[in-house]
Amino acid sequence: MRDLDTLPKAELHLHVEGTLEPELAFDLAARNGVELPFADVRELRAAYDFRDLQSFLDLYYATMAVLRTARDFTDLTLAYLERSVPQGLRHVELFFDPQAHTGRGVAFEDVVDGIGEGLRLGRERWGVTGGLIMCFLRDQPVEDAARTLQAAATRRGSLLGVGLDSAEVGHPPALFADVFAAARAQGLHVVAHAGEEAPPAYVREALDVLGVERVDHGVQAVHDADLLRRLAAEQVPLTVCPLSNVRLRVVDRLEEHPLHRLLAAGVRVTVNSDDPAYFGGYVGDCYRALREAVGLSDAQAAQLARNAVLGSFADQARKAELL
Ligand code: ES4
Ligand code: ZN
Repeated sequence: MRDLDTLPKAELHLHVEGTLEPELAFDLAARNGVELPFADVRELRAAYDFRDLQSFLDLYYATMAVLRTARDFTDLTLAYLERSVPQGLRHVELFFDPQAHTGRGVAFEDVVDGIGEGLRLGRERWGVTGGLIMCFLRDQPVEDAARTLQAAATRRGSLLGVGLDSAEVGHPPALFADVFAAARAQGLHVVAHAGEEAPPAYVREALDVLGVERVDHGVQAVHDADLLRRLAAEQVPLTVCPLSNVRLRVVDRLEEHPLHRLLAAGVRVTVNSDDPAYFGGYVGDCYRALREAVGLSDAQAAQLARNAVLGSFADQARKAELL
């Protein structure tokens, strides 16, 4: 059995704010004079017991209040890379939630420049490549998303693409049709969370109305045979996050995760950590957990890693290096 950490990996579904470990959260709280509603690291970690997506999001948005300066975002990004590189990370297309920061008075440019500097240092130190995908919060008014896309004009060259995240049910993709059309017209890549908690219709809508190139999560597609056939035929990458699905109770146990059914249907599945500080593991840990719980073989692990490279927005030369 091979050492899974030596398998070169691309991560395509990673919220940089979800890499904020409790220790760093308290360090930044002290540095910035921000009060966290928890006494210490232990108490914060004890709160990581989620019923569903919303109960996680409430804690996620509360904790990120400690992120205030460009340097904070650089430190956060570097801490993520430092943990992930030993697990085989070679390329990352990371999500960030600008509205969750600008709404607290943090400048958009500080967020983008801070994360960008972390990625630059990561490339210099470890040769990791990657880029930024700006996510719109689907549970906020669509006008805010449109304004955020306008604000991004000053940093257009720093962005790979746009995405859609936060509370899914009741906030279908089609609400963001115009914003996504504008992003596509600017040459940005487009992805969206769909079919995490909401039904397969949301996945179809993300493809047909938003024109997404990848579907984030997408696991609910397993309940729709026609959709599965389409995802396989079009080789749409699904950025699946197995540990997230367990922690947010999308599935009861990892043993019941639909990953094998998606693979068997011929879908271009990838494995990702989503919010590793909250869900119990970084990208290599996700592969390992699948080996232990559902008997992922070495060949399947290699296929998943290959799918991530193929599904990435890296240029052909970089893809060739990673394959
Ligand atoms: C998220 Cl797991 C998940 N789903 C939707 N939105 C998110 N933002 C951060 N993590
Ligand atoms: Zn996510």
